[in-house]
Amino acid sequence: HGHWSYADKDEWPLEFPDCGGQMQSPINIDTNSTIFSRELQPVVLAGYNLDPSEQLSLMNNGHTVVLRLPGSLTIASGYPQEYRAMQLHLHWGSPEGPGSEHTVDGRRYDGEIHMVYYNPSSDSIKEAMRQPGGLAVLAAFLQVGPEDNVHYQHLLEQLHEVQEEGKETTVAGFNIEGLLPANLGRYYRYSGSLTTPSCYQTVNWTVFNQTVLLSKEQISLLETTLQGDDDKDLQNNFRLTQSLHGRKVLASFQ
Ligand code: BO1
Ligand code: ZN
Repeated sequence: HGHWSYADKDEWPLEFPDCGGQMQSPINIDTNSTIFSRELQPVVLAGYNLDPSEQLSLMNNGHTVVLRLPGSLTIASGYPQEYRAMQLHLHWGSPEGPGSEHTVDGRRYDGEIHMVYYNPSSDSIKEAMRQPGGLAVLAAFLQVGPEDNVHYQHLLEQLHEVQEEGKETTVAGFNIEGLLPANLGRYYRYSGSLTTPSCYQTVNWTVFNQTVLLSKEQISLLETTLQGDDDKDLQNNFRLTQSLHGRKVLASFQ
């Protein structure tokens, strides 16, 4: 149980039935088919400027690199309910090709950051994961730009400490909001799932329109530093886009 890999993705539904459901993620966002909704207010975050004395766990779980986040980091606005942070992680490609999970009009970006949240009105995180809207993920695309991104440098300079699957280190607190785009007002919203097993269909997705720029060197470091299961390079850790099955994708902007 729990021994899934990106090479086996066609077989995920056999062990994890939700992976074969009708509300799966990621998706392609067809910008001509999105529906503008004036109800979608800008995302407002609270509590992200962490003191360097606060130590956060950074771990290679064999599928991605995960930074655990304190529950004091919240989404204060932009959703009808409050959400509390659990973790953030990244998806990427390889030197040969890009690796975002969502695509926009068929275009795959170099990478994607996911900040994962739960609705604290559930009794536990385990409960939240099974409730409709119990989870939220804020997603932003990573793209090569002209300069080093100083916010990402906090994570990237310690990646070598978690090269092998199962390794863990600590990162000093920094301004976590800096990992997301500056503009949190323009985004897409749809109902979907976790993009890995269990594939629970309980995620209220936000995909920001503005991308995050990292230097070529920073993207390369992400693509070539980590090892996954069986000591192979951890690359192309993205799932292919899933059918909408009639779902609507809302846009906060026109
Ligand atoms: S993602 O953002 O859709 N790529 C995604 C995929 C899988 C998880 C989270 C986000 N997995 C869950 C684990 C839980 C854990 C939670 C928070 O992440 O199944 O056991 O509590 O770390
Ligand atoms: Zn993810």
